[in-house]
Amino acid sequence: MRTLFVYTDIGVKGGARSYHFGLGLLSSVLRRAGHTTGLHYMFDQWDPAGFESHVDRFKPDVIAYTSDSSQIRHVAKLASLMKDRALIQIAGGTHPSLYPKCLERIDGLNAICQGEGEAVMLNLANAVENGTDWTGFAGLMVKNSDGSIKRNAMGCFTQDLDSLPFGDREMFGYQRVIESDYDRITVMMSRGCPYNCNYCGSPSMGKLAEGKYVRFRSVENGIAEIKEIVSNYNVKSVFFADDVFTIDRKYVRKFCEAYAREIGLPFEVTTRVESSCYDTFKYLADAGCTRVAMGIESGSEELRRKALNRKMTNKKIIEAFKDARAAGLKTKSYNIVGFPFETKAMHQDTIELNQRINPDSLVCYIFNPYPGTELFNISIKEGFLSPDFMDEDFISRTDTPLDMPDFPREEILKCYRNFAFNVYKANSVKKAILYKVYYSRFGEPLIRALDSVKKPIQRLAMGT
Ligand code: B12
Ligand code: SF4
Repeated sequence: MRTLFVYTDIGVKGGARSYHFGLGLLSSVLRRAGHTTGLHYMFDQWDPAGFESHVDRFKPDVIAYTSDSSQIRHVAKLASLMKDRALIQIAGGTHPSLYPKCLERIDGLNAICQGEGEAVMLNLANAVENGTDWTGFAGLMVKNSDGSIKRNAMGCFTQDLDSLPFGDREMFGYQRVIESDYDRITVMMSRGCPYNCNYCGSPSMGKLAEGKYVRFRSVENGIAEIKEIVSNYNVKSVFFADDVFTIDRKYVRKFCEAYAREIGLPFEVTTRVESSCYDTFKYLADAGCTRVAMGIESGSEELRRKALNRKMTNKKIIEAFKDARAAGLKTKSYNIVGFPFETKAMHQDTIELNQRINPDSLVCYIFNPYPGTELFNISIKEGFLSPDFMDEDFISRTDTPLDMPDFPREEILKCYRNFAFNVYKANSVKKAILYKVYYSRFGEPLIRALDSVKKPIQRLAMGT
């Protein structure tokens, strides 16, 4: 059975190619069972003709799209292009999982997968191969020929992550991905997050299947995958894409010992201020961790508590960044502007908290209301977002669809563009100016045009 996976990666700020963990795993699971897989990676440029000719060459039985909310409009157009072909079209990933209504609306789409897809894809491929009914499997929602929707039972979260094969990176032309992302590879040691931030898709994904949501691979299994990647590709560093890398301190300690002994490349992690302490940071630093990223999101304790469901204090945030630095790590903060109920004064709190912390680097996004999250529902209830808000309206975290009288769109855009400059202007003029350019209207085209020299520019700006 032939599956063509489709990963659209269009208009995403940053400009680097990326490996998609979900599709990599689904491909490995299918290949292990003897099926044939391919990938259409539509990177940066919208190219439906390239897609059509790939489908003509590959001749898939199934086209399998992944999509988050920023990409669903592209997926919808591609599925519609294929609607008269004799093949099955299925979509999975965060958006179809959390906004299953998209199945009704997308012409040509036959089914969506809600939640993790390994069992769903394998069952589907086997059934198509054997010519048996594929529409009854748990985790699937299927569109009948009359347009009505059939919702099957929930699936189960894979409990033993070590039972999964390593992801199929070669399908992505992985060396090229590594080179476009500062010679780094991305790896995940866990799935799920125990926290419940109101703006994030992860907690809602945790409600879509039976069984424990937060799971870890064994340290041995993760290290074995990294070893395999490092032996196949030229790699300079590792980025762990886990939601919160330090949930389990014992696990971190065991991981650090093994990583230092068996891998030794510089690496970076993301974590939460509450699940970190000096000792954990020290283990990470001693194992070769160079930078830790932590979410601040907003500097207003009140907004965090009331709207974001993030109950840490500013004191805790300051301490965590201080501890990381004392342990020898560089730090990076994640920030968002334009939350429901946010005001310009609250955004000023975010600037001031960052000035106080003075992270080595930072990221700022504009809040986007992702369906399936608490803040999506609140945005509609409070009238900040039209109830007719369509998938197609999603914009990739650099603009806002909210209409808030106390924080108008133009103000939000201005705050977004100037945030990093305002944070750094007192401490590092060089950094402030580079960020000013990066977050300006011209930043993204400029970064793409300067692709060949982006590594030294990043080193200059971030000190990495
Ligand atoms: C790692 C990561 C990335 C990586 C890698 C991309 C990837 N998804 O692999 C990078 C850095 C590239 C990235 C980029 C972006 N990301 Co991201 N990312 C994540 C993160 C932290 C983990 C995702 C992951 O790998 N999980 C593990 C794998 C195994 O799970 P999975 O990808 O969901 O796939 C499983 C199922 O969903 C399902 N499945 C997925 N696709 C399909 C397809 C079919 C046919 C089937 C049957 C099943 C299926 O089966 C898979 C295996 O079980 C999540 C947060 C989270 N915890 O989910 C955010 C998250 C997915 N990202 C998010 C966002 C917003 C983005 C960006 C738009 C950010 C930006 N820069 O502007 C881009 C979009 C890129 C794109 N083109 O899609 C949001 C999406 C929210 C939403 N509802 O849309 C999330 C949920 C975080 C959040 N803020 O809430 N991301
Ligand atoms: S800690 Fe991170 S991954 Fe977990 S719910 Fe909050 S934002 Fe999402």
